[in-house]
Amino acid sequence: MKTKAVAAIAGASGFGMVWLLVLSLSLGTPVVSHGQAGSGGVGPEDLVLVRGGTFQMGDVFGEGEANERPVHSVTLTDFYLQRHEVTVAQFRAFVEETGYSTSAEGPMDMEARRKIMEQFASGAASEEEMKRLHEQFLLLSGAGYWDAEARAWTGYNPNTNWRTPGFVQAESHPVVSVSWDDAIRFCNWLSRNAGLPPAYDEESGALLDERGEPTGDVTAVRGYRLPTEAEWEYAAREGGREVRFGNGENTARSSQIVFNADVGEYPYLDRGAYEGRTLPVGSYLPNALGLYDMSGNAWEWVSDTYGPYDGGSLRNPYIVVGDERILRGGRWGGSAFEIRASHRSSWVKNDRCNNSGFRVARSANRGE
Ligand SMILES: [Ca+2]
Repeated sequence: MKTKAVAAIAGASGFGMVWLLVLSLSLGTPVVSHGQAGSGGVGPEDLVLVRGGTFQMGDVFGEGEANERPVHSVTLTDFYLQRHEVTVAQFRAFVEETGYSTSAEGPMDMEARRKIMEQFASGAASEEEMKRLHEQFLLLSGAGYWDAEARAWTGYNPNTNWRTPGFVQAESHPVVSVSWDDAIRFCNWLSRNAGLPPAYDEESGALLDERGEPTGDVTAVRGYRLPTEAEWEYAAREGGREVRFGNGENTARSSQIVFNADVGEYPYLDRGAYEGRTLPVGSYLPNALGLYDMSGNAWEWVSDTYGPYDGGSLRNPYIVVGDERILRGGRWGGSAFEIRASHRSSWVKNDRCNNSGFRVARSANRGE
């Protein structure tokens, strides 16, 4: 995990009108609504149609990190987004059907681990060498470990993976300790089961159109995929509304979002309890689109690579620069700052932590 440079000066801008139509609205439902989330796989009933529109993406409140700026105009076409984060049960169905072994289930090899750690600790390695050592390290077993009690990152635990995240999870909890590589394989599995062309080249990570050719145009993709970063933020902000958190609220409360409400001083934090683990998906109310846990619970991989915003107006952006992928929405152990809808984190694509999960999306421009 890394912390991106923090700069100052906000550039909150005006806000364009957006329109949206929401199908499958869950307003008025009780606080707990698990729907189909406990069953195997992900089906059409698990998806919410999000109508496209134009919105101002980024740090519209002028209180985030430099990488959330400049605020810029983004126009999106319709898409589907999974109502909940992918659950342990859904991920288990994928693993049991395919025999897939996740990024965190590499060889234990404690000797190789020790040697890499020694080189890390020596402090002599150049930045390039550090990157190479990290790559080697990620081929070994384990996942990044957020220690719930210490409330701190304690490095990589060789025994941590989606089955053993370090705390007890029921089948209805969001799967964690999964990498971007794991997430796209889950997406391709869903596509194959639905008779759709897979959305990803599993080796290169390239997005694929319906003929299997690499594309940066999400409207040319038919299969299940991860949401783009812009789609994720638009959906978290209820169709691009100027709202701070993914549940449609401007104040973070532990009674409404799974995060660490017991850390930090922010004008938008109502200090409260800290669960120290994931909760079943959909434990709290959804946002106005019917989407649950867009802030908090599991961190969510999105499809694009990580790059700076350049301020231009964009249509269906799919950013492909560098080799880092983005996580959105913050996590069960994170602060109110991190669960803001505009916050961006990034890791290399086979990295994983006991708070990294995802939800799936599909393009909706084909009347399917
Ligand atoms: Ca989440």
